[in-house]
Amino acid sequence: QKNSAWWKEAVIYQIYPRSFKDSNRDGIGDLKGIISKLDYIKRLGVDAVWLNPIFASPNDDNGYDISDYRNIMPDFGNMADFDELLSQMHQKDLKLILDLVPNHSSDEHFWFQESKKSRENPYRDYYHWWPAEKGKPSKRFSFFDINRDAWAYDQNTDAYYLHYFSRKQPDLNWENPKLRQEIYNILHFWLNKGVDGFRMDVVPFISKDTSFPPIPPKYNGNFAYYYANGPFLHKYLKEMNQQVLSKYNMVSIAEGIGVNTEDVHFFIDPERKELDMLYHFEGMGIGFTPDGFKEANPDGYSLLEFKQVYTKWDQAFEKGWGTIYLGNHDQPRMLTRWGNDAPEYRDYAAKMLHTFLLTMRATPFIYHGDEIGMSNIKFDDINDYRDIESINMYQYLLDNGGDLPRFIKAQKITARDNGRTPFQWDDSENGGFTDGKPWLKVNPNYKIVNAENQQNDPKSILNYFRALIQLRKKHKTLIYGEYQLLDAINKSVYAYSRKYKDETFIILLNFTALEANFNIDFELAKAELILSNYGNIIKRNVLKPYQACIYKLT
Ligand code: ISL
Ligand code: CA
Repeated sequence: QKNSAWWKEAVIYQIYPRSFKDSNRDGIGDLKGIISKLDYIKRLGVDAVWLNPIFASPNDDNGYDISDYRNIMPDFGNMADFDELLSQMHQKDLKLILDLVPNHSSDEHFWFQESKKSRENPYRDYYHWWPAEKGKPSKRFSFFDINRDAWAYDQNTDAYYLHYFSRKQPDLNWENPKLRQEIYNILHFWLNKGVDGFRMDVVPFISKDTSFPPIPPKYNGNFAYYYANGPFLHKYLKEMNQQVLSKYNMVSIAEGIGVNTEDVHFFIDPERKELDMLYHFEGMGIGFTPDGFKEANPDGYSLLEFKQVYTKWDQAFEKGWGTIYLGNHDQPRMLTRWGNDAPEYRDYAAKMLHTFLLTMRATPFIYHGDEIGMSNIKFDDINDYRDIESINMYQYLLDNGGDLPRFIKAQKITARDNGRTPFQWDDSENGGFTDGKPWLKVNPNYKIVNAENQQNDPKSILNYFRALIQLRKKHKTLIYGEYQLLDAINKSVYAYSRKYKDETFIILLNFTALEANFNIDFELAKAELILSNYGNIIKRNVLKPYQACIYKLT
C-alpha cells in the first residue's frame, strides 16, 4: 500500500480550452464556455481538470508559445473569468491544474524582445544564443521547424538562438539563475491564486550543456532522449520543489518526453523531492512505422507490445506513482488509434478502452471527448489542418518532393488536429460548440456522437464511463492494488488482476473485432461480474468483439 494522496485517487479530465465550448460566437472555446459546462464536468465524477495553456500567446503553437505568463489569452477571456472559473470549480470541489511551459516562451515575450536587441542586453542570457563568429553551432533538431534546424539565425546581433520547437518558441536559458527565479515567481503567482497543480510542458528538456557539443552517438539520433538528459535537470527540479512546490498543497506532473523506465524514478521518487507524477511517451509510439514519417503501421499495432509497455511502466512507477492515458491534444483520438471507430464497434471499443484506463494502478488522464467516443476527423485536404506540425511537415515535403498523398493518408490516423476538433455537445449545428464558425471543423459524426444523446441513455459510453469512475472510487483495490499481467502471450486479450489483501479483481479486455479466447488460472464461474460493456452476456472463456469485463473474486 502506498501513502495516499488526492492526486493518486483522482481522475483527471483534460480540457483543450480552444475546443471545449465557445461562449461568444467567435468560434474559439473560452473560459466562460468552460464555466457554463461545470455541471457536466462535475457529473462525470472526475476530481480535477487540467487545462492546456490559457496564457497570452500569439498562438503559433496554440498557446504553447507564451508571451505573458501572468495574463489570460484574450481569445479565452480575462483574469476575472479565470478567477470566476477557479472559484466555481472549488465550490464544486473540482481541482484545477494549469499548464506551465518552462522550456520556451514566445518570441513575442518581452524577455525575448529585449534579449534579441543587443548582446549586452540584461535579458540576453534569458535565452540560448550562439555568436556567429564561432561558426555554425552543432546540429540540434527542431520538432516543428521546416528544415528541422533548431538554431535560427538572427541578423540583428549576428547570432543563432535555440528553439527545440518552432522559431517562435525560443528556448529559455535555465542555466541562468535569474531566469529560474522568474519561472518560480510565475508559479507562486498562480499557486497563490489557489490553483491545485501544474502539468509541466517538456520539463525534462530545461537543462542544456551550453557548450552545445555534437549529440553523443549513444543517443543514436534519438534527440528527445538527449534533450531530456541535460546536466543540471534534477538540480533545477529540486530547487523548484524546495523554493515553490513544497510550499503548497499542489500536484506537479511532468510531461515525460524522452524519459525511459530506468530514469523515471529520478523525477518522481518522493524521497528525491522533485515532482509528483510523470507521463511517459512509450505507449504513444507503439504501432508507428520506424522511419519518422509519423505514420501508423497499416496492419495495426501489436497488443503484445502494448501489454509489455504498460506492464513495464507499472513496475517503473513503483518508487512513486504512475499515470495512464491513451490520448491527449498531441495525439489522435484514442478510439481510432487503439480501438475501432466503425459505427458497429464504436461503443464497445470506447467502453473497453475506458475500462483499461480506469482499472490500472495509475492516475488516469481522460482527454475531453473520449468520454463520448469522439474519433478522428480524417481530413482529406491539408487546408483543413490548423496544427503547425502538420502544416510545416506538409510544406517540407512539398519543397523537397516528398510523398504528399502518403502524408495526407498517414495524417488521418496520426495528426494532432484529430484530437483537437471541437467538443460535440448536441446535434445542433457545429455540435453545439459555437454559434459562429469553429476555428477547426467539427467532426460530422456529431449528429450521432454527442453528449446530449448520451446523457440519459443508461447504455451510453458516457454513462458507462461514469459508472467506471464510481467503481474505482468505491474499491480502493482498483486504485492501489497490485497489478499482475495474466495470459501474457495472448495476442487479442489484455487480462490482468488487481489485488489488495484478500480482494482481487480480474480485468479482461478484448482489443480486437473478433471473438477471442483467454486462458487464466482463476475460476470465473465463482467470481462476481461487476461490470461489462455487453451487459450480462458472458460466454465461458470467450470474449465478444471489444468486450471488457471486470470480475471480483469471491
Ligand atoms: O506532439 C508531438 C509530436 O506529434 C510531440 O512530440 C510534442 O511535440 C511533444 O510531446 C511536446 O509537447 C508539448 O510541447 C509542445 C507542444 O506543441 C505540445 O502541444 C505540448 O504538449 C511545445 O510546447
Ligand atoms: Ca470564444
